[in-house]
This record gives sequence, structure tokens and C-alpha cells, in this order.
Amino acid sequence: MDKEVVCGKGSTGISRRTFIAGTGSILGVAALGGRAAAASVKAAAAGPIGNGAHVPVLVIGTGYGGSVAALRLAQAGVDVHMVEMGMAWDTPGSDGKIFANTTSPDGRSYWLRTKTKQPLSNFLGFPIDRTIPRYTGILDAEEFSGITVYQGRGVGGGSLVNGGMAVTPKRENFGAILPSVNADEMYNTYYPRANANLGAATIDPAWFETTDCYQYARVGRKQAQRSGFPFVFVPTVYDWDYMKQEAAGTVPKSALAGEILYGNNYGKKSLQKTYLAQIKTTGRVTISPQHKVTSVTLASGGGYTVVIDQLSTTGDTTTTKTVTADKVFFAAGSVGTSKLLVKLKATGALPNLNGEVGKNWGDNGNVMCGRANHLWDPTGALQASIPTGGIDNWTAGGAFAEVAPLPTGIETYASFYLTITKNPNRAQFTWNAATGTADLNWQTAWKQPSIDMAKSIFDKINATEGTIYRTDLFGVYKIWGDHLTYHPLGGAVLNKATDNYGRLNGYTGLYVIDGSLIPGNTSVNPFVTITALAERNIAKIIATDL
Ligand code: FAE
Repeated sequence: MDKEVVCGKGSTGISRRTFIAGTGSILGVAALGGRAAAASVKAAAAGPIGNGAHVPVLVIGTGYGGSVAALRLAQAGVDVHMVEMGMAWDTPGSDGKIFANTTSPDGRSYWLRTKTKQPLSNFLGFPIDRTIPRYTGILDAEEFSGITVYQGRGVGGGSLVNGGMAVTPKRENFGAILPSVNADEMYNTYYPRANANLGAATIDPAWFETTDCYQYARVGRKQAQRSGFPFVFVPTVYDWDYMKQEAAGTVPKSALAGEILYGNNYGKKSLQKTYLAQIKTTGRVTISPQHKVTSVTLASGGGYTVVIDQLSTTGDTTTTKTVTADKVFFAAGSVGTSKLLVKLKATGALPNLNGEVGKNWGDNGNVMCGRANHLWDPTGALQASIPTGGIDNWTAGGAFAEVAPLPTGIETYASFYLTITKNPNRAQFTWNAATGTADLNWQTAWKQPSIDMAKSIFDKINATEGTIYRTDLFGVYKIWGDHLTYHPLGGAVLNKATDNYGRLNGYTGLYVIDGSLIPGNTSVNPFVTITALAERNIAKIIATDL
């Protein structure tokens, strides 16, 4: 089951697998012009990390934080090994596509489930989840008490499954998001750097006004404005020129084929096409997919001993490897990093981690709902899967509502929203020695402030329009999708569990560099802030710690 997608320096040939990884990326960005050429792979035939190996830097996870850390370290001349529990996502399935479509989930769609767990569980009152083969698929619907946390699994982390909304928080909100960080530095240097490297761009306004696939967003805008709420366009990491070609029928479709949640085959600039493509060109970074870190302890000779399970596609451990690293970056995402750290502290593997580990976890105030429109306000049978704007009532009502698609392929007369709210509730991860798992003490009732804040927008729109909430999407007669989050944040918060640059308190050479640094809320969708903070922190770490 050995898989290797990005090869280390000093190798000579191009393995079939890495070649496929490279061409897969290039096919996907064909419409990006010169960017594709820049992503060409300096590849070779190194295998995944070997038992007993020593590496200068080990990065746990290949999402936003991990990819930023690996790229900047490699550019500074450091050899890096990235360990990723999910799959490489570089090889087409039997349908010729790497990723499954949202409307026809299969084994590729979910992480080790035998039944789908769609965020919308019902349609017209009927359950829509279906049986699938158990497989190391791309979307993890991880269940904790009171909340299901959706996360991406694979090389590219959340960038593989997310909606691509690349939103920089308003400057005036930044102090509440990351109080110990210099906002001038972020807005002058690190947000621009993150946005440029992620390829964030806003939709062509003229095309937005005319294309069928954003009729749902135009309806959302019209109704918001009629109730006095501003509708704001937000950048995304979708290749807008590619989407125009999808609409013209000249290229294979992904956003216009409803692809989202289970990967995007063509137009979305996931990390595979941005940071990870840049990483390949350095020749200094190796990635081991289907490898899950289970332990980190001090090594007797200095540095750290890391225990890694190699996984089969049914999730079984095929080999357990022990390696050493001079420095270890935790970039396993808010949930992955928090779970590891509370385990390592509680089991005595890293006893000097401080008491802030596991704390200040939040859901970015996520809550979903749908509204039923009148028959004269159709939202369109063709809906681009990439949201392009939202309703901003943050200052007055603590809510920013993405006008989201319902890409079912049929006219639903529904408007659908994922609202990010200023929910103040924070949960904590703790180690449960009896079950050998990390628990999270979130309670479903803690979503009530989010519902109230979302209602500040949608009650008013319903009153203005003479419309009602949909009650058929999250169960029978259930209005609010209050059981989930797409945006886990916190658990190893900056300047609390770590110093002000992500150095874990208690241990030299251990770092956190992902969404767990952010205390629970970013006021907008989080990945630009995660990326920008990682750019800031790694710049400091490279300047001072290497
Ligand atoms: P993340 O990207 O989650 O990467 C962590 C990686 O570590 C994953 O690949 C894991 O498989 C891996 N990992 C975990 N544990 C281990 C272990 N023990 N050993 C080895 N590997 C491990 O972390 N955000 C936006 O800004 N805009 C959006 O439009 C948006 N839409 C979303 C839609 C969905 C359905 C979902 C699920 C998320 C969405 N997000 C969106 C959230 C965004 O993807 C998320 O905040 C970032 O991906 C988090 O980045 P991190 O680097 O923290």
C-alpha cells in the first residue's frame, strides 16, 4: 500500500505514481495557463517514510497550515517530511475521475463509513443517506457528543472538500479573532501573501449578473437587500475562467456538475494546485499518505520520537513505524491536533504541555437553514457549487450568511444558507483513558445563540418576502442545521497553549501551525486566516529557530 506523491531531493527517476500525481494536477489546472507549468513535478521514486528514519522536520497533516510550513521551510533549505492520514487523491477511480460527485456518493466520499452522513439529511422530508463501501474516503463526518465535525482527509486536507470561499475578515473584527497578533503585519503582509498564493479572486460582476448558475445567488442578494441587509461578494479559489468555459460547455464540468464536499475534479484551486504544487518544485519535501501519527515523545538523543500507523484503504493498520525528527509541526487541523495534544499530555508522552491544551474550541458559529421561496422566485436547476457572496449582518446581529447552493439538478424554489455567527460558546477536548479516545464536551443546545443570530437575518427576510423556513432539510419539521460544523477552530490557542508564534509551551522544537491556534471563531470562513497566520508564524520561526 506504499504511496508517495512528492519526492525528496537527490532522486533520479520519475515514478509512475508521482508522474500520475503531476499530470493529474496539470490536467486539473490546464485552464490556469502558466500556473500549470510552474507546477511541473521534479519527481522521483522515493518511498514513504521508513521505520527508523530520521528527518530534520516532520509535519503532521497536509492542509493549509502544514502546506505553508513545509513550503517555507523547504524554500529555506530544510528537508521536510509530511505525514498524512488520508489518501493521495492522485489516481482516477473506475469512472475515470479522482473524486466522486455530490449526487452519487461512493466509497471515495466518506472516511471509514458504511453509510453517508450528508449535512442535509433529508429532502422533502425523506432521508437521503445511502449505503457505501467502507473506505478511507475524502470527507470525515466525525461525531462528538453534541456535534458532527466535517473535515477533509487526504493530501490537501480541507482544501479538497471545502467550498473554496476565501474570505479575509474585516480589519475591525481582527482584534477579537487573534488579539495577540499585530494586525498591521497581517493586513499589510500576511493576508496578501496568503491570498496571492491561494489564488483568491472575485467573480466577474458582469458574468454574475447574467449566468444561469448564479440565479440562486442573485435571488439571495435581492431578498437580502429588500430587507436592508448588505450582500457582499467574496473571493473564492475557483478558477472563474474555467467556470465560464464550463457554462459554455467547452470543458469538463465540476462546479457546474455540482461537485463539492467529495472533491472537485477540475476548476477548484485546492492546495494540490497551489501550495502543494509549489512544494513539489522545491524537491525537498516528501509526503507519506495513509500514514497516521499516534504519538510524539522526547527522543533520548534529542529531538522527538514519532510513532506512525500506516493505513490500508479499509482503515486497518498495516505497519507501525517509529521515526525521529529534530522538529515536529502539528498541522493535523483543529480536531486532529487537539486530539493528539490532549492524549500526549494525559498519557505522559509530553507531560509538560500546559493546561491550555484542548481548550477554547469553537465551531465558528456555524448553523444552516433553508427558506422556501414563492414560485415566482425560482433559484435555478443549475447551481454553481461554489458560493460567491454572503449577507453581512455581523456588526448589528453577529451573523454572516453565505448564500449557498443546493446543487440538486432540479428546481427547488429554496434558498439555502450556511451562517457564521458570533457564538460565544467554547468546548474542551479531554482524554478519556477508559475508551482511549479524546472527548469533546460540546452540547447541541450551545447552538441556540447561533440560531438567534441567524434569525436576525432570516426572520426579517421571511417577513419582507412573505415566505417561510424550509422544514424538510435536516429532519422532519426541523428548521435549523444545528448539529454540525464545517469550521472547527481552536484547541491549542496561540499565546495560550503556545507562545505568540505557535511554539508549544513546555517543549523546544514542537510547533502548532493550523486552525487549532485560532480561538473558535474568525467572523468569516476560516482558511485564509489559517493560511495567513501560518505564513506569519513560519516566517518568524525560520528567522529565529533554524
Ligand atoms: P486541515 O485542512 O483540516 O488539514 C489537516 C490534515 O491533517 C488533514 O488532511 C487530516 O487528514 C490530517 N490529519 C489529521 N490527523 C492526523 C494524524 N494524526 N496523522 C496524520 N495526518 C492527520 O487543517 N473554509 C473556508 O475558508 N472557506 C470555505 O468555503 C470552506 N468550506 C468548507 C466546506 C466543508 C465541507 C468543510 C469540511 C470545510 C470547509 N472550510 C471552509 C473549512 C476549511 O477547509 C478548514 O478550516 C481548513 O481546511 C483547516 O485547515 P487546517 O490547516 O487547520
